[in-house]
Amino acid sequence: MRVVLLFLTVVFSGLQLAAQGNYVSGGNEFVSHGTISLSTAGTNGWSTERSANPGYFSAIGAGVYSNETDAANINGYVKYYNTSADQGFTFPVGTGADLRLLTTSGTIAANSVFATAWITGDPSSTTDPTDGTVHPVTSRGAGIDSVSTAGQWDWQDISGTAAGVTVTVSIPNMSSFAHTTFLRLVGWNGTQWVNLSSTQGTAAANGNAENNVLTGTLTAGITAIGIGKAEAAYVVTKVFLQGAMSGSSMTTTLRNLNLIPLSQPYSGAPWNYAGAETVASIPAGVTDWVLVELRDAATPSIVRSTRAAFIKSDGSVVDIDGVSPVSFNDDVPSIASPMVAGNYHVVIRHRNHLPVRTVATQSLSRSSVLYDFTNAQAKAYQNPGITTNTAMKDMGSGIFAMWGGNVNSNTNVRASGLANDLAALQTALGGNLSSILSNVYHNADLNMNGVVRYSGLNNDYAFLSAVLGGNLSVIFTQH
Ligand SMILES: [Ca+2]
Ligand SMILES: [Ca+2]
Ligand SMILES: [Ca+2]
Ligand SMILES: [Ca+2]
Repeated sequence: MRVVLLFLTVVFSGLQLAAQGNYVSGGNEFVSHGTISLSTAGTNGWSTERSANPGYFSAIGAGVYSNETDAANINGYVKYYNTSADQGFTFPVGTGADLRLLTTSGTIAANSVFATAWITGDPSSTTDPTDGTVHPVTSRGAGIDSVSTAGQWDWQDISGTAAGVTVTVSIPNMSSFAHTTFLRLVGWNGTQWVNLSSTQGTAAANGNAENNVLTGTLTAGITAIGIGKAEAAYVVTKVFLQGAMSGSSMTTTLRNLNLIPLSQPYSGAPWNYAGAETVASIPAGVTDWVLVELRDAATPSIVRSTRAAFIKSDGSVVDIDGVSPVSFNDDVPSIASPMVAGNYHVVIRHRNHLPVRTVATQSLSRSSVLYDFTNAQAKAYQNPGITTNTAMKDMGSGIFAMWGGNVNSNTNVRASGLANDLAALQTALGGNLSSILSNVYHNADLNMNGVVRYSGLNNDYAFLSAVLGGNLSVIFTQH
């Protein structure tokens, strides 16, 4: 071990007393040019005064502290003096029993001086010693949904050169706090916790377990570093289903007849959606279940995430509580791929209608604005390669709806030829066109009245024919 005492103010009496450990008292500093192994401390380990005027274990230039572990780390403050540009440094800070590494890298000004310590506990109630204040986790900047109460790193930008420096920390177990893609490094700027991981985005963390790492880029004026969670995407939209239309709204006949299943009905082909959305009772005003997909902004054929949701008689698509925007937050128990706030295409799918997609990406967050498919044909993406039919049915009176008639849930509506919906309707009736299925929740119930029938009052064959404008040889395709 090579130890250099740089400052005459240093009072360092403990280093030789390995049995009692090594302690730097307030206002003092122990500075190393070389390599110091943290495994050499005694049972009381390595620690410094934690106060407005702390002690520091410091390193300069090529100096390092090595062999840090949960059992061997510096319970207090570590300071580093850069001697040339872009010298990164690993600060082996922790509680003495739990290592919470912080590493600087990237572009770093020569002669930078930074210090840090890990402070366990809720930043709202645990004072940052060198700030002398608490940092409420309820004070958050744009895009940050919450801040972990596990702890924070007191951060001292002593040289005032930290802006642009990359910081990587080892996190405590955050599995009950946020999905990996939601983790963000946050910095206290004197007023609020701001996002430091806007460059890294969903790749800021490599996991959410103990000792996974989380990266961000410092900005000026940061005095503490914490662990944040990004805001999620929420969908607020309205769309109509042609099969349920009655005037300017949709029926709730299936609900009134208690036919709507309590668990989402899209687990089978072609959806194969494994979500566990289940309710104790179908909320008031519900017409049916739909699937809501978030599609990639650049390549809208890519499905990023899927949720089952309810569509209500006024067209509004809501979460399973019957009122809230459809959440893609990681606290939704059934969601396989939670999604952070951002720009996405939205697709609405229904078991016997053709899907619709937004014509442009939507900015989705806690404050998503309503996207209303029902009031203009142009709200739905129109595939220029499909000229037989528009993306939605024009219901008249400025109302537009998803095309019905899709008994077999594929990508088109047709009454003749390969995989046609008329044949599927006949199959549903066992080939007996005079048979009637009553009180059913069935994809062949095209007009969504709880009955599948081929002839007579309100029959589904007549509905299919009407969808196709009476032309049984035409093929309507999803856009
Ligand atoms: Ca640990
Ligand atoms: Ca601080
Ligand atoms: Ca079809
Ligand atoms: Ca029917």
